[in-house]
Amino acid sequence: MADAKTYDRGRDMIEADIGSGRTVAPGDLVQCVQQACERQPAWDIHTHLYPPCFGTPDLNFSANPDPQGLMLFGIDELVTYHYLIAELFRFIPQSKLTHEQFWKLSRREQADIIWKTLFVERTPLSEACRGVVTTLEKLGLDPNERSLGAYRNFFAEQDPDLYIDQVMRLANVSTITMTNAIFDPNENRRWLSGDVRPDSRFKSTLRIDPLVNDFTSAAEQMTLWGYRCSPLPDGRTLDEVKRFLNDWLDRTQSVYVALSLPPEFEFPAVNPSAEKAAGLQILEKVILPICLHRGLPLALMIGSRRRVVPSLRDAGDMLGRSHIEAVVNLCRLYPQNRFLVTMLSRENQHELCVAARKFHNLMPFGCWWFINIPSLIREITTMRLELLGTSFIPQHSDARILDQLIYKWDHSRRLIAESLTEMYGRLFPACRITRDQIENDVRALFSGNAERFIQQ
Ligand code: HDL
Ligand code: ZN
Repeated sequence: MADAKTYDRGRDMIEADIGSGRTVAPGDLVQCVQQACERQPAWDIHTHLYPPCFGTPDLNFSANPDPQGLMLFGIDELVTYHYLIAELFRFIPQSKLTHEQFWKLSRREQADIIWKTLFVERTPLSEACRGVVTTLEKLGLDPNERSLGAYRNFFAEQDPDLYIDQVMRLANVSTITMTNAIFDPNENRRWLSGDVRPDSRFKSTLRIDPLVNDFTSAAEQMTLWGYRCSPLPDGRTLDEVKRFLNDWLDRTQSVYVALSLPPEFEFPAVNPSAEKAAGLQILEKVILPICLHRGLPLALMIGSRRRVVPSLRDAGDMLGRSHIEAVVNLCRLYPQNRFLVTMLSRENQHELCVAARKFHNLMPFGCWWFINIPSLIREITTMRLELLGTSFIPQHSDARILDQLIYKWDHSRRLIAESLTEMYGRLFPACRITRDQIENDVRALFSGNAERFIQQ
């Protein structure tokens, strides 16, 4: 066992090793990996964040608040994140406060109830609660306040545009990828009104769930927008949906196309309903060919069962175990298309890794939504490293409120560093690991794989 002085080396000597690319001593491994993960800017490839031109809803942040504004940030939005609304009702019975009564309250009143219930009267142990604590701390605020007034004053002083830079700096995020849900009338009209301006910090993606999951209503909506579509995709309808998709890909300059799909999604489907058959026809005859022609990946986000509890709105969604065969068949039958895939159920993670071993056009990404919790991020990241080496995208934030970038990336960087350290440790003492190697691996995981796979 080396004596104390070998391992008890000052930071400067570790830095020397770091810079020189010399082999990293076992005792320095944890710090070297942590530093590499802290320092590596991340391309966040899936968020629900927007720049200020999409409108900011809160009076505090802009002289002319836009009630349906899509750029959300600040303590009242943080605390009323739908994850926390679901957790609130674990402690407040409907007899005391119904979902309907809650929705009638103002954002501030909702936030005050959640803060009191989850952060003052109880310990903020859940990942969504702890995230608010981490965010406040990283912003230099005391997370132990018993009310939200002090935080509100801080956020009221922020300029939305400058605050985006501050949050990206704190989170060390180089690029924020939006989810541009163009079937959402609120978002759709913003693009068509000319309000949207390019912002180099953000990339667009086209989110088109209704085209596959609910083609009847998608066809109605597209007809209203001037694309003549019938509910059953005949030749003319297919041409009109192609025109719609191409128009929106041109308008948004999206870097990929995205679909979230329910757990029962099958491909090919067995005896599908007319509705499902229509969606699959759009997938095969419109979406996949256009993605191929434009060189865009298709992101499949599989396993979300929407509105299991409708009265909870976004907080009422659930998950289900999905069919990996659908992913395997798509990758096999469309070898020239590229598929970014994330699955919502823990039970699908191992088979997704094995499928990625078979198909180079399959890129697993992120620990999505209900699996974005430390215990599962560690489990899934270690499993992915064991099966895929560094050939996957370990995380995205899925942030809905700008400030969440701070905690989602802080928490994930630490966990990814732990899994990586475990893997490097297994190679000792046989392998000599250098800081350059660690940095190259971390760069691939946090941005390189995304750049290579998305911007091929
Ligand atoms: O469909 C999705 O992209 C999900 O991420 C939903 O937006 C979900 O409500 C969410 O925010 N998960 O974190
Ligand atoms: Zn999302």
